[in-house]
This record gives sequence, C-alpha cells and structure tokens, in this order.
Amino acid sequence: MFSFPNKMLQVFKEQETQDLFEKNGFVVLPFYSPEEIKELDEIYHKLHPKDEHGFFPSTFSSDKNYRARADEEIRRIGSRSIEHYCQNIKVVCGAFIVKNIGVDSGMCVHQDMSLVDESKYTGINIWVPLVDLTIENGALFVLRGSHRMTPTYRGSSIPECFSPVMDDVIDFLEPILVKAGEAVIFDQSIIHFSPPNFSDKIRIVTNTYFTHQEAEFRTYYWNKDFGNNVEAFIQDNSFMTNFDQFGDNIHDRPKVGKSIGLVPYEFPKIDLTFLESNFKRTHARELINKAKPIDALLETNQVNSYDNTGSDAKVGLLARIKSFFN
Ligand SMILES: O=C(O)CCC(=O)C(=O)O
Ligand SMILES: [Fe+2]
Repeated sequence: MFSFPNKMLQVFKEQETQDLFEKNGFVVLPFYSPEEIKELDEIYHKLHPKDEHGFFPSTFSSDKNYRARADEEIRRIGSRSIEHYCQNIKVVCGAFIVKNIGVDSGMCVHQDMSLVDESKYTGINIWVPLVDLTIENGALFVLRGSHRMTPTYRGSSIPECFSPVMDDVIDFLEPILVKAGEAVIFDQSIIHFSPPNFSDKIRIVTNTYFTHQEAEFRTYYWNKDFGNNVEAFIQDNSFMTNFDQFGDNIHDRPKVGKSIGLVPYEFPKIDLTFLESNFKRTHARELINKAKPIDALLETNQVNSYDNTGSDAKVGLLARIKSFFN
C-alpha cells in the first residue's frame, strides 16, 4: 500500500492557491472570459453528436472525430488561463461534459479513476461550466478534504473505499455554485457528484485534465482472483482521448497499455463514524429535493436516481457513467 507524498509537487504559481488546493482538494478560480465562453458554446453546438442524451462526456463518445476536435479546441482556448495559473504541468485531455435536461443526467457519488501514481503525483481536473450553476441545473458537489482521506487505487473494477457509507455520504457534500467561466479545479481523488439537470437548458461544462510534467499515466484493474492486489498498467498520454472501453466494457481488463504486474492493496473502507468525525453534515439531499420541480419529484420519488443506492442506478446508462468515473 502506498502513502501520499508529504508535500505535493507544486502545480500552481501562486503559493496561496497551491496551499488551498492541497488542504481542500479543490480551488475556485476565474477561468474563461465571456468571449471564450461564447466561442466554446458555439464549438460545442457545431461539433456534438445529435444522439446524445442524459449525462454525456465527449470522452464517452464513439465518434473519434468529436473527441479529438473537442480535445483540441478546449486545450487551445484554456491555454491562456492554464499558463497564467499553472507551472510544471502537462495538459492531457480536454472534453465537454454535458447534462441534457432530465432525471437521467445525474452523476452518482464517485472518485475519478486513478490516472497517475499517487504516491508521487496528482491527477487534476479543471471543470468549468459555460452557464451559471444552480442546484437545479446540476452543480458539482464535493466532500471537502476527502482527497486525503485514504490512499486508493481507483478504477471501475475496484471496490470503492466509501462503499459502506454509500447511503450517507451525499449528506456531507457541499455544492460549489460557480458562475459561467469560473473553474472548480479539483484533485481526482476527491469524492464528488452532481444531481440531474432539472432546468430547461442544457448544462455544458469543459473538463481539462492535467498532471505533473514528468508523471506517467497509470491505470489499475482488479478481479477477485487478485485478492489483495491490483494490476497496474502504464498508459501513454493519449489514453484519455483514445481509450475505447469507457463506453461499454469498462469492467474488463484494459486492452491497451503495458501491465507492470500486481501491487498490494488493502481495499480501505470508511464508515459512518469516520465520516461524522471528519466531515460536517451539509444536508445536501434536502437541498436537492427542494430545488427539484414537482414533476421530477414524482418521477424519481426520492434522491436515488443519481446516487448509488437505488436499484435503478445500477442499470443502464447511469451504471455505465458510474463505471467510467470511478
Ligand atoms: O460534470 C459533472 O457533473 C460531473 C463531472 C465529474 O464527475 C468529473 O469531471 O469528474
Ligand atoms: Fe468525476
């Protein structure tokens, strides 16, 4: 089992930003100008496949051209702010993440899959909405500080450390209500989720993934024959833009990359006592239920169309989305 580095390698030019990021697992910074927002919005509408529905990241698309163009344009437009804030990093992937209107656009509670060796490096997302966020239109909720709760190897085949508190954890997450063009820059190991978009307008976000300049890509896979080990793979920098298994067969052993064998893993678990003694209750479930229009309440009955507890959440697109992100 690995430990986190004592001090994270610096990625922000400003010490204060770096310190806040390390403490909370995220920072909020102004990112796109109004002109950049407009340009990205136009690019999205020009490029996106017509059959998208629900929660839809471009990295999920089978249309390689869409993935590549989204990647190229988001990197190009984001480079101004990235150069302004960051140092010694490499940008690996740009993507659109869209919440179409309706109850199937929720994203369940998860930590993003590991993409680097977290004993040395950190994988980071720059998540920027092109519209002002509200709880109603699908804001990002985070568990502040959870990125350092316990070291984990994460991937769709690996049991989550918070599985014993799946029903409880939402109530400790807080909404980050950023305005259009403001970034939530977060550590991929933070626990996060977003409720469905109950507004009457699609919610478009750009997500730009970056890490330390010298970090290699790593992914991890588990099946029960491995016991208390996971298999590590070296992947190349095009992994995020080219990986074909995000869509359908995410639970299978990766068909790309170079296996570097098994590494020991204790499958750490957190329980309610741990949650209650380390985090504050936010009553997020109540906030979301209040923000829901009445017909959506009738349709979903309770907050289980986007958490991991309802049986519906285990099937269909949501289950695939869950697989993709954790
Ligand atoms: O866009 C969202 O609502 C969720 C995004 C997310 O989970 C991520 O970017 O890792
Ligand atoms: Fe995520």
